Amino acid sequence: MATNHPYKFCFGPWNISEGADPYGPTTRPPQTFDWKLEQLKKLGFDAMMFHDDDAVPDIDTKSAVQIRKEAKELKKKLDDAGLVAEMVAPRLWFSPMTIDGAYTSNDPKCRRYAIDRSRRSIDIAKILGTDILVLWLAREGTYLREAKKGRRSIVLMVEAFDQMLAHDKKIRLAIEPKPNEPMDHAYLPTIGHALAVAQLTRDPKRVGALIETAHCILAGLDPADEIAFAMSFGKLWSLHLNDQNGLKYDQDKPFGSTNLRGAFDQVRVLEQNKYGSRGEYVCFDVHPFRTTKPEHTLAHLDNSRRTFLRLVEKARSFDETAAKKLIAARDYQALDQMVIEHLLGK
Ligand code: XUL
Ligand code: MN
Repeated sequence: MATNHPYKFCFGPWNISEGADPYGPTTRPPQTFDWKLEQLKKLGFDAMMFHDDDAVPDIDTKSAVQIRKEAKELKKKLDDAGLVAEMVAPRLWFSPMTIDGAYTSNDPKCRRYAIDRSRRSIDIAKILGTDILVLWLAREGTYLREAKKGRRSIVLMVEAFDQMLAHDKKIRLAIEPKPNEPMDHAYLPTIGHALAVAQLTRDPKRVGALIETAHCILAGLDPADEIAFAMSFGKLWSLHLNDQNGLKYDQDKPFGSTNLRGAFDQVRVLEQNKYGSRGEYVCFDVHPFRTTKPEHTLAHLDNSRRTFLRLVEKARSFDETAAKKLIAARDYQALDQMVIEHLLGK
């Protein structure tokens, strides 16, 4: 294991999931939030990430006063456990008010709901001590092009972001792009889209990105290059590492599970650009396989971190001098084999 690594690790309560899929029910019993928090600590992780209703369950039925009270109770629980909240994300895809999208819904009442709920999420984030609001824009897209106007949708999203930025002078919005699922096509499918839209807001400095490995692969892009792109702008504020086997449903496999070399490339680019040096966390947005037994329900989290740390070692022990010589000689055949043999080890 790498020693003195600068990385801090994180997962969310939804990452200890019960195995339900569209074709079958759960395969593992549910666990309480407190149990999950205890396991996070036992596994040696540093932070938890939250949807707004992970932090305050049934949020839509609660008053602003009640939401604040419960968020404060959670903050105390985290403080007592010596843990922190990495981010809060409004869950804008579950309510009947978000069937046609949230910020881009064709119904103004639904758009209002989405913005109000986002503001409440910002209040929760503030109480939990994080300045990051993650926006996975699940339903901001269409199943059919004719249902919404693409350009108007961008205007609506920018207006919504502006209202969030105005609500709290400190909050930073980290857009988590994903090209599809649940929608046919999403309006902000890649990091390039997210960072371009940031420029249209009232405070571009406070609009950045979160990259998820699986989402890049679903967009047909290389996660390591997407990471490098976001880091070139100083805008990679969070990270969801996992893996994905081709253009399928969003699989959220353990990090490195499908493409170990791709995982190495991601870790290498994080190392080269000192991800984490400004307090950013490495989060694993991974799920147990449906076939996982209840007693193995944490293995995907521990394994993802183990793989990450092993790959940190691999990135640090990669012979950069030899690689440079091969690059200068344009001997990419040898470079390719050098990477493979380095990963295979002795
Ligand atoms: C969805 C996804 C979400 C976000 C948080 O694909 O990755 O879990 O990370 O809302
Ligand atoms: Mn994610």
